[in-house]
Amino acid sequence: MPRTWPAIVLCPLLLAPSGAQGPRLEEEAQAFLALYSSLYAGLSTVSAEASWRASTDVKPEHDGERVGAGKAYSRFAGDRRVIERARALLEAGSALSPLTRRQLERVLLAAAESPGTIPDVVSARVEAESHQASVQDGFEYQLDGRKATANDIDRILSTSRDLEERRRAWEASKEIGRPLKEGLAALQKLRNAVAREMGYSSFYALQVADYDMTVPEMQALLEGFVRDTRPLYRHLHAWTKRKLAARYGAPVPAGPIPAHWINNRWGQNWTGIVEAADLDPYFKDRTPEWIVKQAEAFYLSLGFPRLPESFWTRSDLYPVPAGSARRKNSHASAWHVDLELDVRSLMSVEPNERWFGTAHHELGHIYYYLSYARPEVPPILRAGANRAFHEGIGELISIAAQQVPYLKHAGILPREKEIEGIQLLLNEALAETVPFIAWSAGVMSHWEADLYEKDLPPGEYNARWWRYVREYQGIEPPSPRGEERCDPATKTHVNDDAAQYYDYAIATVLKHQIHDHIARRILKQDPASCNYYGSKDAGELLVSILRQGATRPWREVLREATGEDLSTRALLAYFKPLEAWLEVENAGRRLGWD
Ligand code: X8Z
Ligand code: ZN
Repeated sequence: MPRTWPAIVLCPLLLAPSGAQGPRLEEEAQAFLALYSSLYAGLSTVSAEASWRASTDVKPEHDGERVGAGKAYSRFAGDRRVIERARALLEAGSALSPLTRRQLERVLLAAAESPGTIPDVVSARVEAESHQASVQDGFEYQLDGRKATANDIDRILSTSRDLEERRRAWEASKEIGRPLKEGLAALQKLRNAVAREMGYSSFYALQVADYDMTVPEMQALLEGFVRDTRPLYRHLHAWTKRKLAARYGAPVPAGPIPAHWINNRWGQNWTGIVEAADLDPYFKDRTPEWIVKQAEAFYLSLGFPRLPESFWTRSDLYPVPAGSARRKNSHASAWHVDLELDVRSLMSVEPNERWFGTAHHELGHIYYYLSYARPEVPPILRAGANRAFHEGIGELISIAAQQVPYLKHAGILPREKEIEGIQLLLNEALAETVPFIAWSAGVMSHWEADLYEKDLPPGEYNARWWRYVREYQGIEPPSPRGEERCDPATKTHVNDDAAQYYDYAIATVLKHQIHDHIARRILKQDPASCNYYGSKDAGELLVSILRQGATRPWREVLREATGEDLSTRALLAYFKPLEAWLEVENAGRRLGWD
């Protein structure tokens, strides 16, 4: 028999509200939240510790611990009495302070992930989530009959000019989808069952609720991003296919670009296309340790503190040494283990431009954690103003760390090196921004919305996926992909960060707004070539956002920080000169892929 979470401990505070109003009601709510917070912090820490071990050392016993800890946490967070009490307090009166209301709303949102009214479904979900993660994290890629890591595959895709070799590497990267299909189909049902129990239309709707938005509102926002960037994307697409056809000695495709022509496994970032802006050679002689230290140095220069010693001792930052049998998750992540100062990152850093950017991204999360881990921010609100803010900070610092003035200052680029401004802008559009919007706001978000909102049948997973890839990205697979495969599940977020990928699309738009504000209003420099390094004023603006965590509505935080609502204005203005340049480059050429 499953034991219900600490009924005895919670009892005194889980009584129905006394009917009090005004200060008494606030006191009652605060007493409830104090006890809730302490259990929440304790149980989420145990659960994060177990997940950390399971992700950094994939073994059945670690899987078992992750499931055990996950169940204990879920039983608490979704306890019926927690739900009833939080609802009753919220309904009892408008006298509650905004901070108390926000916490109660978050308590309900956390409960909706594991409602105690359907304990068997919740338990099955915890088990299925953990199983899916361990199948994914323990998967060993095979290339040309030999074991290969994700970094090995990425290296081929970013350097090889042999289309046959590229195709084999791309196809090898997709093999992970097959063993994940069954688990994804099970999770689709379980995640939806959990979310629907608490009145959400689907698991996608539950995740979108982080933004205080409905699914139609979110999809309209994302469609807007796609529409606004579409003209530039069509130009970049036309320019790129000619460029790559020349590079590979192949005819220019009349329609979509073959997926294995692009360096990224999903075509999400079009790196390495602009030779003049290729920074990889400058990282060749650096160590992986230098990459992470250099990222910390950037944040220090803005006035952020040194990372705690425990970050360096507890993180898992580098690839598993050759010959070791340990298996670990290959995707970068940042962890706030105890919601205080135990912060860690899981990466497999190699000395190249991609990991340089990723290290800055992950430290953005880490500094967000450290900034809101303070007594004024209650544990349940130790999160980003919304999840996109969390993603956007490190992305913003990555743009800053790729600006030429800084790269020269840090000794990465030689002082005499000149790169034409338009080439840099072109590279940034391709590698970080415009195809990324088509991918994140287009393919990923539409496919996941269909998966949950429309209960997409497993027999249609791949067909729907490739339909969106073609429609939004203008990319096609090198040969037909049947339903025995599951290409969406090759993207880690579909398995272990479900229904949240629009976070990155919104983060991309948001980071341009913050960047524009910092460059123009604080540094008084051109957004396209500015240097934040050493700017305490820029750091102060960031800290003013980060330290609030999720204590205030995100729209207010954004308006206060930038004077604007969420919009693609800054992003489009940043790339404006590129559009004019591409119009000349593409004059007389057909744009589009259908
Ligand atoms: O997953 C990530 C981070 C971890 S939060 C490395 N990113 C997305 C991806 O890799 O698909 C960063 C940008 C997009
Ligand atoms: Zn991230």
